[in-house]
Amino acid sequence: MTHDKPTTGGFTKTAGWLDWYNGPTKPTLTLPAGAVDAHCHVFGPGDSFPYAEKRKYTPCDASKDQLFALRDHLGFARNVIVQATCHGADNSAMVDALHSSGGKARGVATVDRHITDAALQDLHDAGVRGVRFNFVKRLVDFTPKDELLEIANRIKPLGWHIVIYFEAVDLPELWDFFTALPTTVVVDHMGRPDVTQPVDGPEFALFERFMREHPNVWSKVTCPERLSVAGPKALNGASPTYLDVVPFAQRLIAQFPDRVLWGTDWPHPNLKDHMPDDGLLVEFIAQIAPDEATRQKLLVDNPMNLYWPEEKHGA
Ligand code: 0GY
Repeated sequence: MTHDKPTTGGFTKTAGWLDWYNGPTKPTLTLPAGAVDAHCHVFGPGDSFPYAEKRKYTPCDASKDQLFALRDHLGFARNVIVQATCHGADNSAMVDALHSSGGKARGVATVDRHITDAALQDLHDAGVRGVRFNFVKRLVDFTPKDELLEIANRIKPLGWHIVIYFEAVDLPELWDFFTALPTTVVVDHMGRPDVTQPVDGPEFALFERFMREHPNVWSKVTCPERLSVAGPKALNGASPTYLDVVPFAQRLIAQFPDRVLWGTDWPHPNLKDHMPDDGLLVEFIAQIAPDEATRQKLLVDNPMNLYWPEEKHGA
């Protein structure tokens, strides 16, 4: 599969930011029928959906059609499209993708306290099922916690959940806020552990405690390419994988098999040293979830419970 070369819709892409990998391998791992890529983005195209004025980076374009082609190529059936910070609280590129997906995509939006009830309902009708609260300082300016709590209480009646993105070192400070959230809470990328620390050390133990003590907390076991320090390595002639990230994902899947999700994170914003082949990222799933029953939960049952409960339960 190859696409046209990424462009920036007339914007100047952030220097050093790599383009997404054009021409990913066809994975040898066959995904279960109905598999969901539960974390991916659309960027622009910038000439149709301009990037936010207050963005911290300018990506290359990554359109809905390119995302849907990747979905089919990798063997996924559906996408969850997460609003990225470069589009701020203007969800129109993501919503446009949802409208074009024929029901095969659901979304996670970014909203501020000024959004009207009617606009929230429009997002719901388009397929949005969550909001994202981002605490990664290089990506966003600070939003007051009372504003986030107000948003949380407004989206709760819609049956939505909250996706949180933060760095592991910030979990202690954010703990009380996170544990007060009134909905299901989904953590991006395992709470961004420092994978040079022991998997059974205090930093990851705190994250595991967070999930263990709070049954409303889920985690995406995503982004090995972002978390890895050693980079992709091949062992015994097998496909390269992110060996330093594998134990972290394995531990969460083993302890919380019904509260884990997986996604590609295509088009992998803000990567400067290494851009993954998305086909090899799919092979990574076999490392962290070696048996079919586990992959069925990770890739189908769990994301369907969260994003398409009406289909799962026939409501
Ligand atoms: C990711 C990770 C990143 C960026 C964003 O919204 C975003 O801009 O999520 C990152 O830079 O770590 O999940 O795509």
